[in-house]
Amino acid sequence: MAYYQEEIETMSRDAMTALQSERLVKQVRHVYDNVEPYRKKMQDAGVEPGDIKGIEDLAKLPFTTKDDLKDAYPYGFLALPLKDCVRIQSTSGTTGKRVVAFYTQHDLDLWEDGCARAIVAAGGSDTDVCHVCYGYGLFTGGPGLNGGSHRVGCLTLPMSSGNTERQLTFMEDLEATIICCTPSYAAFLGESAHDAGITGKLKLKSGIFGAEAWSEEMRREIEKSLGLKAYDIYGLTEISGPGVSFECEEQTGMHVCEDHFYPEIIDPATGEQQAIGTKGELVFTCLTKQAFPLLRYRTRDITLLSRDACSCGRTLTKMKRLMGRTDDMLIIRGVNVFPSQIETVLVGQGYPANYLIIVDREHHTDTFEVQVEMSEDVFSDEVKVIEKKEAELLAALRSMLGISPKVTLVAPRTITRSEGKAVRVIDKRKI
Ligand code: DLL
Repeated sequence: MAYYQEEIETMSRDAMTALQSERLVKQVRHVYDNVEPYRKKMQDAGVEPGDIKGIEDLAKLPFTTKDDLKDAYPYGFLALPLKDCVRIQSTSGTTGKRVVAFYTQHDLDLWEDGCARAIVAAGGSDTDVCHVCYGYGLFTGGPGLNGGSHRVGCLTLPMSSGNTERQLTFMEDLEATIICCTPSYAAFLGESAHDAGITGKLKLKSGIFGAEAWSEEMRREIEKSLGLKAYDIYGLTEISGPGVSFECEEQTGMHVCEDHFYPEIIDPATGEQQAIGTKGELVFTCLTKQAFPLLRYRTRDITLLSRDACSCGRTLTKMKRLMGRTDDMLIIRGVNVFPSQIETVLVGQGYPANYLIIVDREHHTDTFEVQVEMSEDVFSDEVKVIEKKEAELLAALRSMLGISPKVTLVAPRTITRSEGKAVRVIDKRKI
């Protein structure tokens, strides 16, 4: 059995708890001394660093939310001088919703270690050719898996996303054995490889897929079409990026890198900590990060934790495949989209807030349409006028969201009014 960091990945529960406790105590002192919003939150909650003696005291600490980060944008949660930081990464979204995460070299190292653990758990070694087609840039997918692949010593193909024909050519010619991308792109590549008649020529053995929700059915379909074993990988920019947790060959959930990121499940309504095995909202505490060390960050992702023995020998707590979110965030073609962002653009462009977001999946690619109702004063039945207005709206939405929806303007009073809560999103994807 191969591990990237065997001592940590197979550590006894008692030793892990002791390590986590020691790290938490230090981390709480670091944030209290250096992050103003945390000092204030802890003072408001009547907690001092000295009250936190180990992981059992974690629930005494206040939560952190995306809104806290937004209010403190961009530097409020930075715990070190900028001169000590070497990188930023960011979530997609508006300036208001965008989260900018800062990393020291140490933070990049532990993030890449998480990705390296994932690659080794998927059967990777220095003899592999690792084809990374997550996006590179501010998105954490490309840089994270790229770094992990280097650490393992794979020959790394930094392909980034797009240009499917070139992806397939490199995959075939350079005999890629591991592929890292979103599951929907993997399914699309499978279909494209079939159309190009090269399925039998590919040497892929493992795929590391994450950043969006996918199902067991989709897993089996991708495994069949690309001829590989498909592993789930999870992460989020606020906590580091991909590799916060990763799947092993048992394929029954993702081992959390809990020596760095302590996972809790809470009841999203009350904030109460839940027992292992209970479904709820996933919360993470960064135990070792230096520059952007969030405590009890509410991910809004719903799952449950498990400490059942795993056949791979890893003792790291597992989180099950994600079961949804507690907020209205949509992930469309890998980009995080909030309906409120769309509303901001519409209102800013003089449209009423009557709109419908329709998301579907065709040929394994997300389709994304925004239907917008014209008010009487912008209404026109001239096709040219409408097309011009649609193009203007599309440009504004693209600039806000980072992806392009199909924009359809509809006549006044044609979008069905709801009697209760407005229905703004129709998500037809079966995942
Ligand atoms: O999506 C990091 C990542 C990159 C993970 C590549 C895996 C692979 P964000 O853009 O900040 O970061 O989005 C984080 O994406 O809170 C989940 O809702 C969702 N998500 C991430 N991984 C999975 C997964 C990256 N395996 C948000 N299954 C998270 C389902 C996932 N949803």
